[in-house]
Amino acid sequence: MYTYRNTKMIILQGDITKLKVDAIVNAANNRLLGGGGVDGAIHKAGGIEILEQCRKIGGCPTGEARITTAGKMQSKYVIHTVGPIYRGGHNNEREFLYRAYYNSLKLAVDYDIKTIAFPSISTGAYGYPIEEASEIAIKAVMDFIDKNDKIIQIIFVLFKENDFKIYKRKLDEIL
Ligand code: AR6
Repeated sequence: MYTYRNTKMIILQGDITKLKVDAIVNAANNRLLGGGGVDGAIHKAGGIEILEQCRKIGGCPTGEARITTAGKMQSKYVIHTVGPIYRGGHNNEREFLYRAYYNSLKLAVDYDIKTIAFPSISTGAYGYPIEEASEIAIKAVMDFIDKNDKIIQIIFVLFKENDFKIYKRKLDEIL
């Protein structure tokens, strides 16, 4: 476990849908109607009530975030954010990925969320290289903590062992 200012930062390997936190973050797409990867796992575990709320919301631009309840999962909320599709790195991917993390945290504070778990946004189907993506994730979270001390615990959930190792190395370097 890592601590930055008063916020705990934790890395876990596993399935984000199994966690019991105030909010889990979904790496969704612009339509917000489900998909594969973590998005598919969240809709499957949470059930139809999440999809019904997403339909009413009507989509989400890249880098922004929207919130629903978590249906049948143990967490309270799902924050749906949309990371960039990686197209070589010269299409503002870095900035969009940063905003996906930062805006998810802003929305969390609006809902009085104290504990939040992130998957590794954009590094699956959207192809963002994990080394750079992990640095952006950590930077966005730290910048947010610099401005706002309301979130107590931030968890990075890595599905794959190698991604977990990369996050661990980056956090050991930075913190
Ligand atoms: N818990 C935690 N992490 C997971 C889980 C899980 N249950 N399942 C997969 N991952 P991806 P993206 C990891 O492809 O790249 C969807 O179809 C996975 O190993 O889910 O942002 C959406 O609808 C990877 O590290 O999201 C969009 O169309 C990370 O989650 C598109 O994919 C993100 O991989 C979004 O692509």
